[in-house]
Amino acid sequence: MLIGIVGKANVGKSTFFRAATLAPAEIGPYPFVTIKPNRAMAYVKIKCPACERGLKCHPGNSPCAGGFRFVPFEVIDVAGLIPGAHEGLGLGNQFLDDLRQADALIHVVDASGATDEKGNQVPVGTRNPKDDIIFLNEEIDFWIQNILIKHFRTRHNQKISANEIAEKLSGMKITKEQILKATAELNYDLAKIREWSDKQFLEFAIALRAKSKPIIIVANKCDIPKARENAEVLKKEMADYSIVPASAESELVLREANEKKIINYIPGESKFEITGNPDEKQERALKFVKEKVLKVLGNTGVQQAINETVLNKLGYIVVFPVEDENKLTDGKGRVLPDAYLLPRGATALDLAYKIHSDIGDKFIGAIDCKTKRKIGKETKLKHGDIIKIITRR
Ligand SMILES: Nc1nc2c(ncn2[C@@H]2O[C@H](COP(=O)(O)OP(=O)(O)OP(=O)(O)O)[C@@H](O)[C@H]2O)c(=O)[nH]1
Ligand SMILES: [Mg+2]
Repeated sequence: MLIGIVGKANVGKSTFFRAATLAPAEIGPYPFVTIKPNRAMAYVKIKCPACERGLKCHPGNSPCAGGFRFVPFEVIDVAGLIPGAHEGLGLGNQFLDDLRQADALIHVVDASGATDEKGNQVPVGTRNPKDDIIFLNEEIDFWIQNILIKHFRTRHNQKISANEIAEKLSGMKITKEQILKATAELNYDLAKIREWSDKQFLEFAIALRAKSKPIIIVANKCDIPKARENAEVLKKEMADYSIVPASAESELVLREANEKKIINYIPGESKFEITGNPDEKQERALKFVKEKVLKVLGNTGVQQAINETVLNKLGYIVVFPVEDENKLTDGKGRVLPDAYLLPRGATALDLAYKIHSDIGDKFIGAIDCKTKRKIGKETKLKHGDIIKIITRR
């Protein structure tokens, strides 16, 4: 699974990326700091099933802290987008192409309104963040529309099936089901796609975008009072959107201080504890985050935005495979070492293939370790399931 971090230039995308991944990425107060995309692992936060049972866990792929498991998935931080990007303005097309494989988008906006449409700094409150939300959607829609027109308008007199369209669009992670749903909703005839008007292609693009690239909005820079005020207005005026007020910079301060063992901080929590010796600058930054962000917002919003995107918007579930259904251990006796993110509706067989293709090939059944019941390959898994896969030798 891949989540794209997108938005206008200079809004805090790379700051969000670094805060979420602790991977290096350049940050700067001007547009187009990021040119080549940054990729790294971010983490969904869920309760650790071992800790919940009072067991000592042995985390493998998913670190455990404070009773929470952090389950990895990939994020990509791309170049900033400016109006006209779909026509190649700014770093337009390159940026958009980097997003083809994204399953969902985290759209970072500068809620303080301190960046103009091209990402240049302007006084706080100058720009309405609502305009940023609308323009990014439009850029993505026009981009998809262009691809659709390029692929499908020029075909001569041939009928075209949803399968063929899906094949052409599979590189954009658009499925046949999404194509069929979009055309049914719009009441368009796929067989006549080459005769569609520009407007029809655009409406089709909008419907496909909504289905294949769900978006959540991060109202960033909420350490600035005007940003918090704007975030509240956005929530009211754009109630159809999932909007998470955030301060990526504050999360980065906390995550880096935690790495340096200056503080003990669990991502997404409302407090931290000083455990080392911060210098004067660090102490000031930590005090600011505590008083002006955590006390006011409750948390920095970064982890909340990640969880909201993966678990709610995309509806992914986390499942724990084990080999011993009683001790909840793997073959080496480690308690609940690994956690996997799977799409909604994933089955026990999907989990087997996710672990290893060999395990998938040799799958003969599975055990739901919570109920101790045997389940078949078709059984749909639930969030938090602990599953033993049975394979033939
Ligand atoms: N006040 C405040 N400033 C922030 C926050 N997040 C990022 N910034 C600042 O915003 C500026 C841009 O940050 P970047 O992370 O480089 O932004 P970007 O969107 O990746 O920019 P491009 O790659 O140039 O498109 C920097 O000066 C950051 O320090 C935040 O939460 N609060
Ligand atoms: Mg950047």
